[in-house]
Amino acid sequence: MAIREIIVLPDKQLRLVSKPIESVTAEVRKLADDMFETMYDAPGIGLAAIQVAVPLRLITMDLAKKEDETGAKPRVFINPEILSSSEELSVYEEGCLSIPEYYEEVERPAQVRFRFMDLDGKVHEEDADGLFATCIQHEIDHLNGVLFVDYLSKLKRDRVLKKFTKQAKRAGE
Ligand code: GNR
Ligand code: NI
Repeated sequence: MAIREIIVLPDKQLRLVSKPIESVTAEVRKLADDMFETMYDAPGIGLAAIQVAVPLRLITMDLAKKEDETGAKPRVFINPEILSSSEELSVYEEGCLSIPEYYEEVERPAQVRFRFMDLDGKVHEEDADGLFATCIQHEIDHLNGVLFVDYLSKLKRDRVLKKFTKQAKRAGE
């Protein structure tokens, strides 16, 4: 396993639409392994492949955050698709490893039903609510090049973008 670099704003790759995975190859398994190591190290509760610069529709998630925490439950979701979303909305303070140290409340459907493939190539349907619902929506957004700041006011979004663009410029000088 290896920790991979997590790309951050304003990296344009974050706006790519990731490609479906046709079959679970050794390379895909290695990607998932590396993403878990990267996610636990960060630490984060979810990671989309594009965050490690791989434009494939693969997500790792563990709502327990740390690998050694009790209740740790590593999950892999391949080619996930939202099938239905509740009318009911819920608000969570979201963060993103690709937008470090920035947190804002985002309103999303409180419950979603979604379909995905696992590492054995088996297709499942599952219901999510609470933090799980928020996280799966946040990660599926990444696969479509969408970031949580896209749900904020233009003023807030522009402010964040500017801050990260400045930081990148300074780091590159
Ligand atoms: O670690 C993460 N925490 C989090 C908190 C609230 C809503 C979504 C998330 S996902 C984030 C990791 C990440 O950036 N995944 O793409
Ligand atoms: Ni994110």
